[in-house]
Amino acid sequence: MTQPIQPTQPTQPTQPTQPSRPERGAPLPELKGYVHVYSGKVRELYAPIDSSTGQASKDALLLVATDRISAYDHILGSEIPDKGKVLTQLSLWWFDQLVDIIPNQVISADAPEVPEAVAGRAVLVRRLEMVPVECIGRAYLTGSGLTEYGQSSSVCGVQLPAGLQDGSLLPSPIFTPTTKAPIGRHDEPMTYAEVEAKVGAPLAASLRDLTIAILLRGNEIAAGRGILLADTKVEFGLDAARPDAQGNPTIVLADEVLTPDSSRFWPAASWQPGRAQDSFDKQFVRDWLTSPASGWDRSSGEPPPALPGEIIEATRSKYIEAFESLTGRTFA
Ligand code: PZK
Repeated sequence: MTQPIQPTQPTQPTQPTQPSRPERGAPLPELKGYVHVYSGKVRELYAPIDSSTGQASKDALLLVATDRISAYDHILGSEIPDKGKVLTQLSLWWFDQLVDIIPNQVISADAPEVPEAVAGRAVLVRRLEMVPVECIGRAYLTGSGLTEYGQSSSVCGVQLPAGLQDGSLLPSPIFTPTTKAPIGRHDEPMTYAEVEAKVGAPLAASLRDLTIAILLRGNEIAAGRGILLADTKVEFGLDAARPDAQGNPTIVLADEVLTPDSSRFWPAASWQPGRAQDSFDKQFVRDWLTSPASGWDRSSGEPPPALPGEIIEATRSKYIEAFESLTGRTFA
């Protein structure tokens, strides 16, 4: 099971408390009517305070995307202006593109539910019982999937043909679930049988089929925009308040969906199996961090240095370009 969400501070502090803040980046905003419950690497979770009880609501959460960016397993000291807004707006657009496949968690992305201080980068969502599996779908082989393939010619128990390279198109998309590790730890691959043992065979089959359907839909839409969707991580929740025809809780699409933080997007024009593909969004950051100009040694364990202004601006443009190419809309 997922860890129950614990508030970072009492709802009615007896002592004045320092607002908790992430180690890097902008301080956490205090949001009227909300209590902060959790800090992720690049996002924050708040719960609305129930006006009748004065306690954190059990029915809803406010998901806030920040402008923080990670690279090489570090949260960088520099933020990318508007990244939180771009990713939130992209995720909302994808939820709409997927509604005929799966219902989603969104209650509202607008005022008055979303406070002014986080406008555009926060969404009020239904609080769900999260399924304790990271659902990963892969259309192309790279990253940890490629590493596992090199060791066993299989990924998460799925046998693959010989001769695949970094970036190869898979014969058909595969479901490669992982455990949800606590923050700072790495997720571990699970076999399909392990998913069945954890959540039961019927839910396991639904998670697999939904993940592949989302990946295929994502690729259909991206292909029309000259973009490949190599892989994606999706998370599902159960809404017991919405039983289906058989009385089972409805499976709901949660978290963020098909953003550059949860998925690998590659420009189709430069796709070339046999080498690491350029990242659509983080390539300038990676190239600068691993160049002599940064003075940073990736293997040192030291936090990376602040990014130069031109790298920040070029990366901001890449996030906006990803949003505009995929959606065909202008980023306001
Ligand atoms: C939930 N996360 C990850 C997201 C963070 C951490 N609808 C939901 N119901 C219950 N729990 C979650 C969700 C969603 N989405 C999501 N952890 C729990 C996460 C954003 C910021 F700090």
